[in-house]
Amino acid sequence: MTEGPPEVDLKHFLAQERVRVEGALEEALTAILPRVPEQFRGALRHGVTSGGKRLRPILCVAAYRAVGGTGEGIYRLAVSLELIHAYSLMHDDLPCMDDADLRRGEPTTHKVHGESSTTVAGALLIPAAALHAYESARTMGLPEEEGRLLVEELSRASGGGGMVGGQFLDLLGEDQEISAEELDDLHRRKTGALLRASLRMGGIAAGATPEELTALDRYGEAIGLAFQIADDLLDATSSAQELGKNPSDAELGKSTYVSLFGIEEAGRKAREQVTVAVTALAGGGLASRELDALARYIVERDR
Ligand code: GRG
Repeated sequence: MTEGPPEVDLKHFLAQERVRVEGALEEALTAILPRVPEQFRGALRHGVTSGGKRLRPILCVAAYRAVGGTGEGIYRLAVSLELIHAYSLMHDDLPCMDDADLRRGEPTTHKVHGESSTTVAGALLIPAAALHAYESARTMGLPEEEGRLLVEELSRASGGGGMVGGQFLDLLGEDQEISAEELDDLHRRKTGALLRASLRMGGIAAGATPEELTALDRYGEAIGLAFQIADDLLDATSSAQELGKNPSDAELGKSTYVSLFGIEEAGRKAREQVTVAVTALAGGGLASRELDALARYIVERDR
């Protein structure tokens, strides 16, 4: 009997990758903070360094490696995704949006640094992230065209057709029942677009072939959906204290995969998307134990 490759020790892998990502985030802050007016530096640092799973950069690096990339400069590029993610959470928690006072088990950025500083610091992170992606591509020695493509991916995923557009639909949908198709569209933009861009950017930086990029794209789309369903399940079944965040979807009157399909069926849909993701990778000739393990982690995580 032939033995397959050993399973990834996911806990060890995630811990190790988080340390590298956080090192690259510190380096990014060293470049960004001196360019920012002093009164916004505290809020910006809080939003970027206050914990989190660092999933988007970890996925970006794993996609890069799956395509055969070997350089360490990828962590620098990968944290541009986390800078966008950080801004989105800082703004999402503001009183004019979800009005949250708890995130990752700690007070939200505006609770510590005030609303106006948090709004400005979040906005400052958007161009800073695009610039950081561009500069990272240059540092990695990538051709000018790839640098342009990477900034395009990041900008499209964060914009009106992506995260901002999805957030707007989410706000419109409060206290309304929406259809399953509308829910898919909302989350494909709000959460899925940046996750998908994480995979695509890792692939582009490693010089992926069109087939490899398609496989990463399909994987990204499937885990984006799985991630959101898992998020809805956690939200419905855990307390604010367990999750380290508030308010809940029910408190905000939001339609979710759980409110539409129930816990059992939502769980089945999430697992189905993990299979879609892993199959897409194999179909594109990409063997990555890390990406396989990350797809499972996305639905099995407890926060
Ligand atoms: C002005 C309409 C408008 C939008 C501004 C606020 C905003 C842009 C976008 C918000 C997008 C948003 C909140 C997406 C949610 C994504 C999500 C599920 C976040 C949680 O991700 P995790 O679990 O977080 O990866 P951690 O804490 O691990 O980093």
